[in-house]
Amino acid sequence: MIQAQWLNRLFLIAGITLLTSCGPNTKISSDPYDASKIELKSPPSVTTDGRHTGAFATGASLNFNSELKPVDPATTKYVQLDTTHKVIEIAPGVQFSAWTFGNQVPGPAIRARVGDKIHFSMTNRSDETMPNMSMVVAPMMHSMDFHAAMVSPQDKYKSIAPGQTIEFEFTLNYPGIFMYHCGTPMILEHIASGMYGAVIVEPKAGYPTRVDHEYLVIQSEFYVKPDPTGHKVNGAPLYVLDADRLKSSQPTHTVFNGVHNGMVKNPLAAKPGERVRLFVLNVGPSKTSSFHVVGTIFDRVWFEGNPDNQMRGMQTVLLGSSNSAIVEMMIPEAGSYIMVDHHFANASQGAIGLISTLTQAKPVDLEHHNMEASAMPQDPNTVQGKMAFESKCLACHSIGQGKKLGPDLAGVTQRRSDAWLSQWLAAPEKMLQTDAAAKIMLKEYNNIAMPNQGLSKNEIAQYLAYFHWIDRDKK
Ligand code: HEC
Ligand SMILES: [Cu+2]
Repeated sequence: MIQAQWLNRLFLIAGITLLTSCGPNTKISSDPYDASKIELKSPPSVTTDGRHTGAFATGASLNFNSELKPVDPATTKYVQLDTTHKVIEIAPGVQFSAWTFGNQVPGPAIRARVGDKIHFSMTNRSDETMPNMSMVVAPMMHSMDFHAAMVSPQDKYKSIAPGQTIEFEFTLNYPGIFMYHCGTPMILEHIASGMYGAVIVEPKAGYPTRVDHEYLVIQSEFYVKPDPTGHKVNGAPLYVLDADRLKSSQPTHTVFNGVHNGMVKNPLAAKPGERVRLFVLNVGPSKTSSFHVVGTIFDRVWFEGNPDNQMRGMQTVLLGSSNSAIVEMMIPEAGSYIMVDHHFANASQGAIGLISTLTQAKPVDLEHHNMEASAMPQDPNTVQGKMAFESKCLACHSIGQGKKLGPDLAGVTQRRSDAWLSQWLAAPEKMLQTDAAAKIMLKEYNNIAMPNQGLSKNEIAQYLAYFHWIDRDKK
């Protein structure tokens, strides 16, 4: 009896729920992503042997820098991004043999609106020789995978041969910041070589807030080593993909917008009292980003760049590989607000940038960009030391450009003996307790103790070789 009553009640409740959910003005049918409201059809892709010549990237919706243009009004965006093989500088003196979309890393960002069509066209131009360089990497197959699309990967994302062109079209159904990347095996190698970028899709009615600045920040990792076959670019060693580091997820550089400390040299501008919207995408390919801005709080975080996924008052946003977020913040007062991956190991590899209120954002030349490319060490130990220094130490030290968190290390071999330097690098915390010079230095550097870098004897020898190489002209 009691059971029957319960059952009746259950049916009643179920009935009511059914009725309300099927009514004409219910929640479900007002869902903007309802299958009846989004476009799931697209014509088949077309592959031809005709090739684009001239510019490697064209389209009014494309953005080539971190400062974003407003969305272009056309409802069909014609976008051409060709693939190239080219040498790019990912850190001072580190000339890397990259593969690109649109001849830059990251590739140009596409900006559009929900409901827009993207008409995409790409020629595989990996067989074209770039200036300053003989062909290092053989031409190869490439493809394009848009996370912003809902299409058959077998049709749209197929690999095309050098000299071929693929064209396809799709509709943008969801707002967000979506990654695009090459999907040709080994995908990991194609992404780590530079084949990625962003599609920014705004809600149909735009964003619900007003801001003064919009900037794009793409985080990614590089895994590089000096070319074992000894290729040179303008006399400097060429760096190539390090497959071992790639497989073990041990990047040599973790960067924003393709360049080690890039936005430290060229800070993003904002004035006190202004509201900044950052479009942040973590490409990976293998690391997460703990994105944080020192000195302010994210008023709003729209995870994946969709205002439906809103969080308020966040200090940090955690982004897995290919996750993104729009973060909005007030710049409270004059200063330089530091964008970092709060996984500090990643930040010290170059994932640092500034939002600065100094209008004359005087580019603090933190790196020795003005050393000519030919000023490169030849001895392998010194090369290793230079590379390790640029990936692990530049966050706190400069060479000849003044103090950062730690001292300028130009001339360090003259003020310290090799024995002192070796002891310091092996265990700075011990030296800070026992060595008088170290104690004075600690005071001078605001009691910020240099963290133990966990260096092996071999690595210490490489740093010393590099410091001696820098100071060689002074002796
Ligand atoms: C988080 C910041 C930080 C990082 C990263 C860092 N250092 Fe330092 N370093 C310092 C600070 C700060 C000092 C000054 C001493 C102190 O306060 O501990 C210092 C001092 C030194 C000195 C002594 C300089 C002198 O004038 O005597 C050397 C050499 C040095 N660091 C080398 C390195 C090397 C090599 C690396 C990379 C493997 C490195 N540091 C990474 C912060 C850092
Ligand atoms: Cu590719």
